[in-house]
Amino acid sequence: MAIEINDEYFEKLAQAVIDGEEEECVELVNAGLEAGVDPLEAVEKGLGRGIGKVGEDFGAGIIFLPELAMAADVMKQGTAILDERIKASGADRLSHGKVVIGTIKGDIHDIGKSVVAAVLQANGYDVIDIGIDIDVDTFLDAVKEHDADALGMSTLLTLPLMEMEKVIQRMQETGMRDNVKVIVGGCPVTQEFADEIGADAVGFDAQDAVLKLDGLLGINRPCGDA
Ligand code: B12
Repeated sequence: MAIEINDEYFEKLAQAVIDGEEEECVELVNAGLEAGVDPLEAVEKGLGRGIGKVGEDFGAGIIFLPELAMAADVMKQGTAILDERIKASGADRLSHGKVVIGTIKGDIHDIGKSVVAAVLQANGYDVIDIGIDIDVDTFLDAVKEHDADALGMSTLLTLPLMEMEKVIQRMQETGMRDNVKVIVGGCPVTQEFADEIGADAVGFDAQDAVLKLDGLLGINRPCGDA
């Protein structure tokens, strides 16, 4: 498939997610990479837009869980290929610090969290992605085990939001909080919420996560350096 990287390409990527067309999506992603597409742009302008539309339609009751799940599978296939490319773009660089990242208990959404993990890795962080539906003890154990400089917590659901506060409270009780920065993210997470639960920062997308962590960990990047 020979293609050009333009608005039409990103629209086709979005449409493949909306239509649940896995083969089409994978072909477009691979053809895009061959034609030199920026993998993060493909996630944000293409696949991300598609899943955003699907999410809106689901919220409005226009489509139901099976269609949502099908679109999500397609999105996952596409982002998995792009995430690998994003990570590889940061290979062999100095480590700026260790970050443990996971989705909180009660939530199985992992696409956005995995994109953030890939982009952090590409920008010189050692990332330990501990997965989804993670309880307080597992977060704390992972931070201890890996001697992490920062912890990232993700959720897309409103209901389990307070799990994030529980993790931070337990870090305070066990004396871990002083040495570990906490960054939170996901669509229901606002700056106000992050302040309320005592997180150090909120990241609104993957690039924002890099900027905020750099700020928290005192990383200064010369222009163009990751
Ligand atoms: C795909 C999807 C699913 C897939 C998830 C597949 C997977 N493996 O992840 C499936 C089908 C499984 C699913 C299930 C459910 N879902 Co759902 N889902 C979505 C959808 C459409 C897209 C999410 C997504 O992947 N976005 C693309 C990524 C790239 O963006 P992102 O996740 O926002 O991540 C970015 C930022 O938020 C940020 N970020 C994210 N995490 C982090 C972490 C850190 C540390 C930082 C710094 C930044 C950061 O950076 C990321 C990259 O830019 C959203 C709608 C939406 N618009 O978000 C609904 C949505 C989140 N789901 C919703 C619901 C209700 C559910 C279900 C409860 C449905 C049901 N009845 O069972 C279940 C949840 C079950 C559970 N216990 O978790 C609701 C949530 C409503 C609410 N306020 O609570 C939404 C908003 C849909 C809606 N409009 O109603 N879902």
